Amino acid sequence: MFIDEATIRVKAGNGGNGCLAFRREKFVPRGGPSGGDGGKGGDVVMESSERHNTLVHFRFNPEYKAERGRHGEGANKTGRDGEGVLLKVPVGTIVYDGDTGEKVFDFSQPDERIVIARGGRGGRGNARFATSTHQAPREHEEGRPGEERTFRLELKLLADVGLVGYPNVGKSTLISRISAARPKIADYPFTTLEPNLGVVLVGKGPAEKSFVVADIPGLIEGAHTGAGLGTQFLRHIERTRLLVHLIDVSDGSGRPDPVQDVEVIQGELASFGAGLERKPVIMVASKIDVANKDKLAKLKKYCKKQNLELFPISAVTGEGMEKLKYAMAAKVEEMRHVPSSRRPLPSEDQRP
Ligand SMILES: Nc1nc2c(ncn2[C@@H]2O[C@H](COP(=O)(O)OP(=O)(O)OP(=O)(O)O)[C@@H](O)[C@H]2O)c(=O)[nH]1
Ligand SMILES: [Mg+2]
Repeated sequence: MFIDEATIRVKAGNGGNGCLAFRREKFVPRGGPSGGDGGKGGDVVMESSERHNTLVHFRFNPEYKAERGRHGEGANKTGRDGEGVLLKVPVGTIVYDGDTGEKVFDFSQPDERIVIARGGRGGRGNARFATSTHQAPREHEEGRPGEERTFRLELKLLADVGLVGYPNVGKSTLISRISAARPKIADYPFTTLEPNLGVVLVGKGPAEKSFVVADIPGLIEGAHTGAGLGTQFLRHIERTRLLVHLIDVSDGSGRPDPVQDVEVIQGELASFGAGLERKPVIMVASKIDVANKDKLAKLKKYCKKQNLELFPISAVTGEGMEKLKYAMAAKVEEMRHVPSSRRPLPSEDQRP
């Protein structure tokens, strides 16, 4: 099971202080008390969102502070409330109290909202303390402190993108170049025996996006009948939004025709029976540093005819990698807007 984790510290805003003041106006001797209340401190709120998929941004940015309430002022002016902070987490995030370990909330639906740290109440100004027998009160309160808490966030990762292709085409090499995943890479088929997940970050600042890629074992002809490692691990990519299909265009593949490679793999995906062959797919020509020019040309022509996007890459020189990464991010983003009812259902073991 792949778990993403982050620990965050949050501080809600303090309440503003109540004010001590008396009215001073011309021709009004001994004006009454006029100190306004302090504003309320901002809350820290957490909300689940379908547009977020990992917790990486919290690992880079673990501290959040809401604004304090303004102090009250004379002439009965109440201080402005502090701005709150809204933290968006992916659906499936479970929130634990960082100190006690107790479960605080389990976000199972999009757009659920909870206050995780409450802002402090504003203090009352002296005007509030006036009574008929106590006309010049000097009492006024300080604002209450905002809550300060630590939380541990946990998310069971679901892959957005599945890497498919023959063994040895460079799937694990690709994931190791675009994420922190470090799977075993070797020059023989079936190096990967278990799926690996990696989190990919694209862009910077507010435009930053992240998505999860699954590297799975290679497929061969007849995989659906059990050849090679079979197809049972394909269930790990059943719920992905996008497939990236790698085709080795070097002579090292030992197969003469890249187009036939594509068709064999597509056939195996279709035989699996979960609609994998209907998922959006990005085609990748791998190992272009040692490409066989004819193979590459043939694959290009084929993809053009089939209206498939093709990205030639080399994990050795880095050529084409950035472009591919951005194309993956864009496609994942696009697919996030497709209502989930139109996406295939998760297989049992991926359901939280
Ligand atoms: N020249 C060259 N070699 C590459 C490139 N990408 C991967 N390789 C080599 O290809 C071999 C196989 O790479 P892997 O990433 O293990 O391939 P895989 O698709 O994960 O293989 P399986 O796990 O067996 O399915 C390794 O020796 C890599 O170093 C590339 O862009 N250029
Ligand atoms: Mg591999």
